[in-house]
Amino acid sequence: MKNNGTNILWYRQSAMNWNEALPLGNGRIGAMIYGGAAHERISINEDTMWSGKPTFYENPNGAEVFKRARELALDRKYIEAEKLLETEFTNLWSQVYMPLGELRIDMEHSDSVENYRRELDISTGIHTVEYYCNGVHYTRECFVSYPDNIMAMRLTADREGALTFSMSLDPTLEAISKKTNTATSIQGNCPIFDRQFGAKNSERGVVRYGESDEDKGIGYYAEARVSLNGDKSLLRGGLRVEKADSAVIYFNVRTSFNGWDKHPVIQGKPYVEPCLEELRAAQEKDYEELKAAHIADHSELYGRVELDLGGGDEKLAPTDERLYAHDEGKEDLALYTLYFNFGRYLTIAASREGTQATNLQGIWNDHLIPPWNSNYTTNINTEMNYWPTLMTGLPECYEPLLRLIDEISVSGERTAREYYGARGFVTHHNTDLWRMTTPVGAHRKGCTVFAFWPLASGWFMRHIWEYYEYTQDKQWLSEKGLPIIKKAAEFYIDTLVEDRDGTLIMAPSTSPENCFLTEDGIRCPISATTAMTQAIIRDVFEICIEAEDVLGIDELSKELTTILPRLKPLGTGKDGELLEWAENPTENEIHHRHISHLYALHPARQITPEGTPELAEACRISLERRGDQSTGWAMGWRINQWARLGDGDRALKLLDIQLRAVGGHNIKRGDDLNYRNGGGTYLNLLDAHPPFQIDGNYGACAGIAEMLLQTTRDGELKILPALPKAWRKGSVKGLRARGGKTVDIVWDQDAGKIEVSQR
Ligand code: FUC
Repeated sequence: MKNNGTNILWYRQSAMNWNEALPLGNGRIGAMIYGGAAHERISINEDTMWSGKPTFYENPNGAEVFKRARELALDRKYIEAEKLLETEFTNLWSQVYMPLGELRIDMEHSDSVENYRRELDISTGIHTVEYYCNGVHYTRECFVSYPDNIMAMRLTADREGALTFSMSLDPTLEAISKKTNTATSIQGNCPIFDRQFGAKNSERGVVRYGESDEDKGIGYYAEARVSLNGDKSLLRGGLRVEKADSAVIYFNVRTSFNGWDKHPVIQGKPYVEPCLEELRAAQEKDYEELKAAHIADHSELYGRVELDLGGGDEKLAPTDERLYAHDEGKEDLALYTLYFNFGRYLTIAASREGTQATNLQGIWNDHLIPPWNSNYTTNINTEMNYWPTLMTGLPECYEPLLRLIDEISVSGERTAREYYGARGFVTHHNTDLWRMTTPVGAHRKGCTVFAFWPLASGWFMRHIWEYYEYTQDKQWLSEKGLPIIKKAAEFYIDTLVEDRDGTLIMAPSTSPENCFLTEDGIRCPISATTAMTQAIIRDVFEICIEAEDVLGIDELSKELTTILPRLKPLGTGKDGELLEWAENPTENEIHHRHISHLYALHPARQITPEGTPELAEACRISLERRGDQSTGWAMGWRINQWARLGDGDRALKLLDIQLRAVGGHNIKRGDDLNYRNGGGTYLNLLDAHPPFQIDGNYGACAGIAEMLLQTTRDGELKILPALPKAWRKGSVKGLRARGGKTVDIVWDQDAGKIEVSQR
């Protein structure tokens, strides 16, 4: 029996804004449904609709600048190193994830309706709106199908002839719109954003739609058509359906995107005919058949894990009211389960085999220029998006990330060579559909704090390795994984340098987005090295050795084994905290959202309470100093960190803060880029950085899994390693552990009982 409190988001009113709309997706097509009774809006995306085309931002002097900056950093002339990197090393911004537009349905009935309800059933991926108007019961049911590659919506009225509506497709970009009696379409090309040096990321720059093929961006074609069981007599001009009882709308969109290294027009792939073909194929099927195929596909993935923390069977209040009640301290154990399930739902809806990896907003964006371009931000956000995927048994949904890393391992070779004079590959803190790997910042004052960070390629190796750890697929490791790991390792071998104490470091370094104060009180992001840099490089080398060991080969292992003991070890600071920088300077922002210096605790496993208790204690002190209040994803990370430290009550406290309602009654808590007051959860359960950023959803979902199951470095299971007292009784089925195991756990803290079974 389905537990509604843990599988259904529902509301008594339609969405007032995008942050209250509900997401559907098949990894490729994303839809946000507002659910208005008389006026429906569905904001639509396609995951390959990005601005731009393949581009490499050159810097012929890069390697030489890097070497000069390195000398300055080794001499502790940090401000000089910063200025040099800012003005001579950074380059232009990434391209932008684009919205398609809105599908609108205008019902011809009164605005005043009764018994309104909209819901998203995350166990089936079906969105439903229902209400009464003038005594007629109206319903609208919608899903986005992965097997049939379309979105379908069925509208019904329970009185004969009561369904009259018109429909339109409104593009956000410049496009050509067409309408017939049965269909409406838009066709266009994405623009190219040319930004200038000195401009901010959020500045629009020059938006070029391009005249010639060479100058045009990705082509797209979208069409929505209505079907009335063959009864065309009910259709009027302007795509108006008159006096029907039911109708089905089919929607599809396709683009010319043909790969990160192909010009999207000159080398683009056909998209109009494939889009129409998929629509025709779907239309030939019965609506119920499409729906059954969609539910079978979705629920097989969704059903792999089942969490029960108690509660949720009883008649439950709408989701927004549950969030408000939770804010007031009312216990709602099923809300945690719903939020956990929602993270898995968002994985299935946003990242499927063959689709693009999830960006800052997953696949849902309605802004022409979204915050941070809705790009791939790889100093935490992209990685966090994939933290729960393997643990909750969705390896198929990991494929887009593996492909992104694979492609970057090619595009990043030139960056390694040109910017660092190194072998292997490197990528910095932003990338996009075109697999940009160069540092952004565009010479903006202060930009090195985020722009100078050649460690994303290293962090990605954790994901390559974890894919092997969870799937135990040796053939994949040998053919795909290890060659990439080796290339990542080579880059760091070539860029390590001896510090004045004889240890090996990568200089200069930053600790993502954080600064310290120099002795003169100047904010400075550049240090000789940082804890995160050292931990990531160590991780890459250890992973490379382990991977070669698994495959019984030794190509880099011997060399890496001699380097590892020479890497500068992690240290502790004045208050016993884990040292973030090479020295022990005054912190500039003690509550900074990033906790990058704890990389060795999570996501890596160099620091564990059992293996390295002193360093684990230093991590605890660091977390205390940083504080609990932060932006959405930053709280998601803290949940995982506290879970690794085995403190379930603290992890739950962070989860409670992350679940604070943002928007609605609490609209003052920031619906914009001002995140000084911290983040939380929008009424549609999406993460509020703010603004909306999907990583926090995934981070917290993974955090809950980490609270229930971990694996030691030696492959031992840690059952319920961070179980909060409040989760007195419960069960979880189907969690995955490293080593390819599937684990079920039942517990009852009052009875002192834990049962475990593994397959
Ligand atoms: C990093 C973070 C911000 C935000 C942005 C997309 O720059 O520091 O908080 O998440 O990425």
